[in-house]
Amino acid sequence: MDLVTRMLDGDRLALARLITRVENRSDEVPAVMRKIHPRLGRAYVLGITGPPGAGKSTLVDRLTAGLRAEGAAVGIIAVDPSSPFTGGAVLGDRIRMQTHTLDADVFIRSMATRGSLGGLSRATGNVVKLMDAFGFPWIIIETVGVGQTELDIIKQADTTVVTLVPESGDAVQTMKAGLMEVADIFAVNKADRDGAHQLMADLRFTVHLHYTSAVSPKDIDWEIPVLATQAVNDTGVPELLAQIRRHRAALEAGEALEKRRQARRRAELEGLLVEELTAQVMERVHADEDLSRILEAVTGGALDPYSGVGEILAWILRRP
Ligand SMILES: Nc1nc2c(ncn2[C@@H]2O[C@H](COP(=O)(O)OP(=O)(O)O)[C@@H](O)[C@H]2O)c(=O)[nH]1
Ligand SMILES: [Mg+2]
Repeated sequence: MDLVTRMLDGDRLALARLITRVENRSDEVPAVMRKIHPRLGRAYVLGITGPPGAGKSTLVDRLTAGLRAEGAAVGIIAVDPSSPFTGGAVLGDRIRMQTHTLDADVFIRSMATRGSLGGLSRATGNVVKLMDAFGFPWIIIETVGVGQTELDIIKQADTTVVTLVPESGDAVQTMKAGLMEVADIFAVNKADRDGAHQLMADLRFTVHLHYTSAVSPKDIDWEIPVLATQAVNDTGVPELLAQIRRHRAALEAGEALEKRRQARRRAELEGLLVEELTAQVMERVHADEDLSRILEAVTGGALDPYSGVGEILAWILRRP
């Protein structure tokens, strides 16, 4: 039996092996994605992002316990774009999530950068698909959030929790717009520390301004809730889970969830198209003398890039 069939039959080892192929960008990935495609779309994807040390892994552990208490199986993907290895942070994640390492209905996988950052985002999306096809009704993506890659990763979630700590007050000021764009819920963790109330008041003010502004999404009526949590003490976690469910219900009440997923699938197609076309065009450019000359002219500065693109495309379209 092939790996995909075994995975679809519930074989966790087959799932782990397929995830490794996705991580290594094996040539088999397109065939795997084609096979699992009919089984996709059942999982709900939760994203947890925030600065290093904010308590994301601890929260994921507590949220997983809450979901498990209701019988739901959970797939967890911990992504660390800053790390080229599965190194220290990930080991820490495993310790933080060890409550669930013996639970057959929880599957934890860590991913680090291999090659390009853009590739990490696509690989994460494909791991989500594998876990979805396997049958996890909940998938949680944990990622350290700031840069573009992290944004690309977290945008694959249906609901995103941004985790902040009282110490992140200054950083919040500088990245407010970006935070409002990704957050569906704010969790101010380590609420046992000084400054938590101040940060929550700041966030609530900003959230309300955002809610009434033109840039806030209008497909659902949603003012981003700001919650206090103490992940280590399991305080505020049931409330957080309740808000996650409320956000999910809002998305599922109308067409918002389906529309957002459609937009994501379309963006994925466009991204793949651009990548594939570029690769094919560049292959021909290198193989053909006339085309190589155009590339050299742009490289050397004699020809502007717009004219270069125009000439290359005109040449290729004439000789398909
Ligand atoms: N004081 C306090 N410490 C916490 C809380 N939540 C997590 N921590 C600690 O913060 C550290 C980093 O937590 P971790 O979950 O690994 O953060 P991550 O890097 O965001 O995944 C650990 O030592 C946790 O025990 C909290 O609510 N209060
Ligand atoms: Mg972590």
